[in-house]
Amino acid sequence: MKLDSLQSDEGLLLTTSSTVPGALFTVAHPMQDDPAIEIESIRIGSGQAGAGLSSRRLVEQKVDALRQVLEKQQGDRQLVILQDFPDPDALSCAWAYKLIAQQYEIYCDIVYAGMLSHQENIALVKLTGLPAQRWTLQAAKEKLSAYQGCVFVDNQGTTTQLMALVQQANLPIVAVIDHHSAQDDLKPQFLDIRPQTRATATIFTHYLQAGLLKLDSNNSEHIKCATALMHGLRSDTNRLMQAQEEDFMAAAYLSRFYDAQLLNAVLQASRSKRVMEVIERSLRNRVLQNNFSIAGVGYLRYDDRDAIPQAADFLVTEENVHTAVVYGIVRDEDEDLEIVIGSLRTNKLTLDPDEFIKETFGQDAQGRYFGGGRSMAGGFEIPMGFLSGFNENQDYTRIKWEVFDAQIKQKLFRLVNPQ
Ligand SMILES: [Mn+2]
Repeated sequence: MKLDSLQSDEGLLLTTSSTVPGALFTVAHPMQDDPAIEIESIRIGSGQAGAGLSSRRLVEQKVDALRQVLEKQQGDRQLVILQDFPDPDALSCAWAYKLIAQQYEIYCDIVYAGMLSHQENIALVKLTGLPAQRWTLQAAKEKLSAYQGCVFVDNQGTTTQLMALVQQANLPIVAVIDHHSAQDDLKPQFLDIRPQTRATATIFTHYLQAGLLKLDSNNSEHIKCATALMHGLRSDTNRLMQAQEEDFMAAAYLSRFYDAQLLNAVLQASRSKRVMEVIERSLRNRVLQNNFSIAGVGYLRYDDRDAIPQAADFLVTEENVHTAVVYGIVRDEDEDLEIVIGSLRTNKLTLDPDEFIKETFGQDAQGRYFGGGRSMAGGFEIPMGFLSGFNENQDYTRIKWEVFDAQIKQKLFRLVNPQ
């Protein structure tokens, strides 16, 4: 686990859009029998005023550009690199990219360096046979030279430990397709970043609708990929509750191909006992102030990291709570590393998770923020530096947690209770 990476499953680091209902956009819209797109003017909830941009034209331009890039890479092997803790949006889009690229005889491997930690993600991969592999950094070093290019979907390299290796190996960056706000200054051959869009799955569905891959309801891989995209879209929009018109349109298109039973099976995945225990701790330890619910959950295993956002999802459902923050010290026993990881969930439209987290925790010595967010969700990671690592002494371990817990609360309460 790299300590200085700004990462999170919640798709970090994005500055979000204003929540002011906004500008007039035109958007791709599928017709009943024709996968070609029809234009319709709609209002997009978080559009920027005055950006009178035709999104159909944008989609067409992007699709043309991507097609040209893919044509040039014909016969290559590419790596599709996901964040260390890939979520359904990332996993499904990587698969869609792989299927698109396959038509150009480009062979893709989908990789991540961390872990599948949410029970639904594990179920998604197992039940659909989603072709993603976990790579250790050692394996990555040995294997990178077999590829001619790499692609980032639903991330921009800031949330994966593989980025440093890609840069060392000078592996060309073919494409970056994401809905987080623009991060590092990558210069890929193809770039499509749409911070106003709720899910990368919506972007990929636009590609499919525009003909980059013709989904076939007799092709079981297509059905499974459409199901995965539906899951990605739902999970990044809080089960469509935060979806905008373009996301509903994308879901409508996917509904022609996806397997509802399979999606249901993925969603039925149950939580492990340890995740339940972390949620229980968060409930017991929570402090309520000014409609914020703040809970430190102590130490947890690397494999259970995803229990933190799940606990935050749960705490934010309490009456009179609009924002929940849950954090804990995640221990990677293999690497003898510890790191503070936290998640924020909010229902408050005027609270920008990205801004809130950046303001709460500030930057490290290199000027990098400890986290960020997208609409309604954010995450942070605070390296423990010299204090990282295990100690047999239980008192020492307890005191260390108390110090971090107190420091984090102090920073949070400054914003929660402004003077
Ligand atoms: Mn996403």
